[in-house]
Amino acid sequence: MTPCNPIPTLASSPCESINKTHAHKATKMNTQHETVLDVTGMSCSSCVRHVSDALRSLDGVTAVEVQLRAGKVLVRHDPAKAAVTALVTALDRAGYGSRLGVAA
Ligand SMILES: [Cu+2]
Repeated sequence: MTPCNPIPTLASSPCESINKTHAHKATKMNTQHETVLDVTGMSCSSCVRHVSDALRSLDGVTAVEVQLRAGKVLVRHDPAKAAVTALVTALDRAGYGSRLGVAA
């Protein structure tokens, strides 16, 4: 029926870049939170990969979307497993400063 992938894989959904408020972003698992981080020091696609890998390696992180130009990173995670402080710590270890931000 729908041309959209019903599985909420942030990176590969064709809806993602078209409509930010797309219903596919909603999750049925209410333990999942979406946190926006303002990340400093990202300058190229390689940084995007580093940031993305650092966050994805954490237990409890289910999705990461890096917005290079905006300097923002959207993280879907279970705060009970991966708290915001753990996200910030992981980025710090990877060499990037970060703080809690608001969606662009
Ligand atoms: Cu870079």
